[in-house]
Amino acid sequence: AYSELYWQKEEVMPKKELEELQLKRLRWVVRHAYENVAHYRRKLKEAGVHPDDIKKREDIAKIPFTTKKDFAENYPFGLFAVPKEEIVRLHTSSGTTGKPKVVGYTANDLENWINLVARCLYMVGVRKHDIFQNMANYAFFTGGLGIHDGAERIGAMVIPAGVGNTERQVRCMADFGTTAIHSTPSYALHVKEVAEELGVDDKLSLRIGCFGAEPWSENTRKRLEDAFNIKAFDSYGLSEMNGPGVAFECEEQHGLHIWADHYFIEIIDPQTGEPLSEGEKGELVLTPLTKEALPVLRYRTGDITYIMDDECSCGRTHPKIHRILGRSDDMIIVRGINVFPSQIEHVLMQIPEVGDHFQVVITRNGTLDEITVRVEVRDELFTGELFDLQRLQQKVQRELQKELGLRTNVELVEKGTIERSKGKAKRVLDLREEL
Ligand code: ADP
Ligand code: K
Ligand code: ZN
Repeated sequence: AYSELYWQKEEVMPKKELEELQLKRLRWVVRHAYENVAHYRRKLKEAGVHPDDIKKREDIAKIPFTTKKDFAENYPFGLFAVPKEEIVRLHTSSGTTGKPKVVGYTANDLENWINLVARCLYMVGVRKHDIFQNMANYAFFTGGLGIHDGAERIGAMVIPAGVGNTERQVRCMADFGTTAIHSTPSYALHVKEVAEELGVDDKLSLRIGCFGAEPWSENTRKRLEDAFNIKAFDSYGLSEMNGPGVAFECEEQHGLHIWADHYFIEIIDPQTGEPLSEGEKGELVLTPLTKEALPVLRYRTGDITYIMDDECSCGRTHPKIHRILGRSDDMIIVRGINVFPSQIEHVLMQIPEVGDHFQVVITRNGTLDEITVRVEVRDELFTGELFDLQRLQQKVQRELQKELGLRTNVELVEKGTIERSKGKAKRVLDLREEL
């Protein structure tokens, strides 16, 4: 490590130097894509842009966006910029939206990625003496090996637990004295239930939890921190940008540092594509600056966030983004109103009688969209006092209405009714017919 506090010296690089480095690398990656990927050469030519036209940082706006569609059209290897024999690792995205994206890495790419993940984990306090249980899917998904390699690079004792067999996970935690975990937040909530059932929830030695791959709220953080007696940190990444290690909360737990020496960061208006300024909410657009195997120019992540302007007391000079507010494409439109599942989660998790699991079902009754929120009620409250349940139901409905500006049906169900996820939770069931 570079120091007691930082894994790499780049984390505290003066802002000015960081911007100069970004420009230098931006120019490299545009040229690399232009010279080695037919798709980018064609798109840049169509837009009338040549790599030589990228002279200052603002010139990035001349470059056309890349979207999931470009990945689909070039499936599987069409966007690779190096000969196949230079690729030493292949992953795919989890396919939340459409065909999985295939991503490749050269040996240098892997080295950069491992160090980025190590940076993040070191930032939240993971050290050599930690026992790190990685409860993420190792099959194809970048959150398995990606986090694994980063933790191993720090020198922690890494347990490749994977997902599933939750009882065994919990026993490992207790028997091995696991101190740090990584998983999706929804799976962690399930692990918590099983730990309670097995009566080992007070026999754990956890101190750090890293949770990512899906949106979660401040209230879920509180629940996870109380349940496991840990500090819980938000981990953001996507396969197209290596995987985890793109942005991560520091110990301040106030925004996620996004690593500007490896990613060029823009926020755009998702409707018009126009760049927005600091503090304005919009879609995150990323250009990886060092990727050899798979350069991606101005990638529209679909993730909604904004850039926070505060200087961080942790000393890192890299900008911070607000936790992801939702995905522009998992946004549900109900009776003309935009709803993000994360807003619903936010409301539910601050009502103490509400359990940890919920599901949103959308149906169409004639021409009218109906939104039903199925909510698990805490065991001890599901005692059959009809009056109390009715009051709770009305309370949930009222709170949702306040947040969403929309009337919802609220259905209270018994604990265990809603299917538990091992990876990303399937929170929304849209049963409307396509028009
Ligand atoms: P996909 O789910 O699109 O098939 P990935 O498995 O690479 O592909 O997932 C990346 C996506 O997961 C991100 O674009 C984002 O929508 C979501 N995601 C990842 N980490 C977080 C996080 N910490 N908070 C919210 N959303 C996240
Ligand atoms: K160790
Ligand atoms: Zn910080």
